[in-house]
Amino acid sequence: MAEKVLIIGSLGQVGQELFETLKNSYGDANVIASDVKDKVELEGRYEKLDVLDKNALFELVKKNGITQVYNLAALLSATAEKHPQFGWDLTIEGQFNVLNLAKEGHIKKIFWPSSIAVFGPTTPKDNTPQQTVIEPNTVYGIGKLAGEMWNKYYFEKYGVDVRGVRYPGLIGWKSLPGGGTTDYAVDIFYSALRGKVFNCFLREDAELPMMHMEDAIRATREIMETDAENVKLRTCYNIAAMNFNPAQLTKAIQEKIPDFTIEYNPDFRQDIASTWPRSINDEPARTDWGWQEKYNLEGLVNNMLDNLKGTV
Ligand code: AKB
Repeated sequence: MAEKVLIIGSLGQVGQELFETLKNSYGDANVIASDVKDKVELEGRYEKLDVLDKNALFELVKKNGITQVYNLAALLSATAEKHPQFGWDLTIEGQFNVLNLAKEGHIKKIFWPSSIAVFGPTTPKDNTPQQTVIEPNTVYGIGKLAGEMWNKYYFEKYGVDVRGVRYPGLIGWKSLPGGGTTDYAVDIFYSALRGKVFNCFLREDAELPMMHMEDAIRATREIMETDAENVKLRTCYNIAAMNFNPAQLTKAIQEKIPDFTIEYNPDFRQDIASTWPRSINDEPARTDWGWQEKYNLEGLVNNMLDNLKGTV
């Protein structure tokens, strides 16, 4: 039977790129993008959907014979701090609606994105293992950790095939992030190419795990396409590619744009960044389903500048 795919939260940074990739894999007619906006300019099929409306979700799934759901609906770390209750509801109530559809046999497979935000101030900061002290102190991190545990519960109790990865900060040229702590690492390229001084909301030494969006999308596809028995962890897998701080990213951009300058005005997002790991150990993802990144810092900077040049 052909797969029919629904992306929930498809207008976000990951969703936009995932939609294009999944249309290539499954065919335009077999992938539906959905989000809470009424109407959008999209090449492909779009449906307005609020993941918190479980009846509407059920109708959409049944009407279209959906087999797989990618549930990307969430408020990112900085925005969720401003709307704690809604941040929690969207993450957890939304995922319950999707998990219950799978439990009742209406869908076969679910992808759910977690984040390095599950780690907190008491987590070891370097080469952070898959399983370690996990005590997040942000709304976003608490929601992602709870969601991971619910996914595992639904897998163990009800056999729901739910899979996920813990994304680091994601950097791509096709879509913009919004409301995250790692957003600076995308915005900085726009300032550099526009000849502007970049005003950074993190400290120069705020080192964080990061990844090119192309790698993140590939990881998403690979974990969804691998045989179920390879997915040994039903929380979410650590995946890593590179680590850098704003000063190191600036230096790498200056290799290509020597006049580029940055100034630092850390705000509340620095407090969030200070609780996250500097680097991640992703051995289980490499061993279990063959995860391997393509981009390092130099490759990422070249790729971003090449693709954004002339467009900003
Ligand atoms: C954020 O900064 O909130 C996200 C994330 C690391 O999950 N990019």
